[in-house]
Amino acid sequence: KLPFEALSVETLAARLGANEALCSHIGKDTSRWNVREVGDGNLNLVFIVEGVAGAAVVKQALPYVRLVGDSWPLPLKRSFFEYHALTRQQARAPGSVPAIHHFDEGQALIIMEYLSPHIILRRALIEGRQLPKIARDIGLFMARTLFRGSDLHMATKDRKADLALFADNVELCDITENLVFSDPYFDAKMNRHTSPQLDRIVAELRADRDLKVEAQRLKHIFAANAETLLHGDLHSGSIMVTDTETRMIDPEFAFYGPIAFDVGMLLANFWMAFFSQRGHEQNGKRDTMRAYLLDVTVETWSVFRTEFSHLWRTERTGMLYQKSLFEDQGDRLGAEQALDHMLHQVWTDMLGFAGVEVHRRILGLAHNADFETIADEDLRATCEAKALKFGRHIAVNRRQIHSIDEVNKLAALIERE
Ligand code: SR1
Ligand code: MG
Repeated sequence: KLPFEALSVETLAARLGANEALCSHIGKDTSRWNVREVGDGNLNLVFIVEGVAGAAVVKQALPYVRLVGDSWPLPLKRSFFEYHALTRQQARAPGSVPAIHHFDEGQALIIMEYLSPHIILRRALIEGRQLPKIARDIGLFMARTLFRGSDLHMATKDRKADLALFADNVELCDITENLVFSDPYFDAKMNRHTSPQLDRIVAELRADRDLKVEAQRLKHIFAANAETLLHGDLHSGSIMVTDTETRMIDPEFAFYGPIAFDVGMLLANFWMAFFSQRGHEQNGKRDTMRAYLLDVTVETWSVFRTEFSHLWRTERTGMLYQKSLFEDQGDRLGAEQALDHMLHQVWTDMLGFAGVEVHRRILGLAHNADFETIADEDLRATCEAKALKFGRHIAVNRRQIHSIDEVNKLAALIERE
């Protein structure tokens, strides 16, 4: 077994020239390979390799956090969790993730399908593109993976084995536990907010006892409620799109956690896209884009609910809420009551997770391009301040908010302030 060595544009062809999976997808003639490093995420190397017969993506983990450097070591085993999460997502929501061609655990690399002409969803939303299928595709993906990875559906022996397998993804969980739930609410070392115009609101949020208590309750739910196999980092930078196709990528943060986490993180990213639109109006107003983004949140939630309910009625084969207790005794209403309770809990917790996700993307280490690419600092700070206010409201008042229309009405009011 060769020791781990990071690939580079210069070494990739020599290192992987004999890899059968790669050669079968792009062609054997390495002299005709064209290699580009395109990783723009916080953690890994990502290469696009083109040959005479096609193209593929080679993703390799580094033994440290790329965004920070080797002062922050991070285990290579995240590549193992990403590979195993992708295989499960493909089985549970076929066609929703890139095809995997090869996995090399020692080199922490995954060779996978090159998605083209797909672009990262976040970039599309910043450009003002309205993708017609994302709400439906992502809603179905979340319902199918989150339902089918849980004790509602799986044989409990298999679910417990997966729970144990993914339990070792501790370092990546630790990143989320600190960066999402704690750091934004105190003067943590790696925090940054680029606009001094935000200082006052940041001080207010850090002095906000109700918010801090809520963030810690959410952290507790995140860490202790091992309901299902999560994607774990389902934001708009982890989704690739065309007008007709949507694929989820990058599930290296996968672990057993609460259903509401993926849903909340995802919707938070649509709400942040909404609040950032004002900063991208140099080529024209974004009113219809704003309306589109709110519609996307409504449809995503609705598709998620509908599909989850459908699976509840047709695929509830696990040890939770067994049919023998309900339908088999003619008690269909009992099963529906239990479903309503579960969806209500997901709704309430989803809002909380969404609120803290908004905060950490503006105040913590890992920012997002929706706000970062707004050149005018005052305008950017205005957009960010509104998003922070919105995030605080939905996190703290999540038990008193009853519909997504209510959330969106509030978002629209804050945005127009
Ligand atoms: C140090 S990693 C920072 C962030 O990047 C990843 O994409 C996750 O969102 C993580 O929180
Ligand atoms: Mg990622």
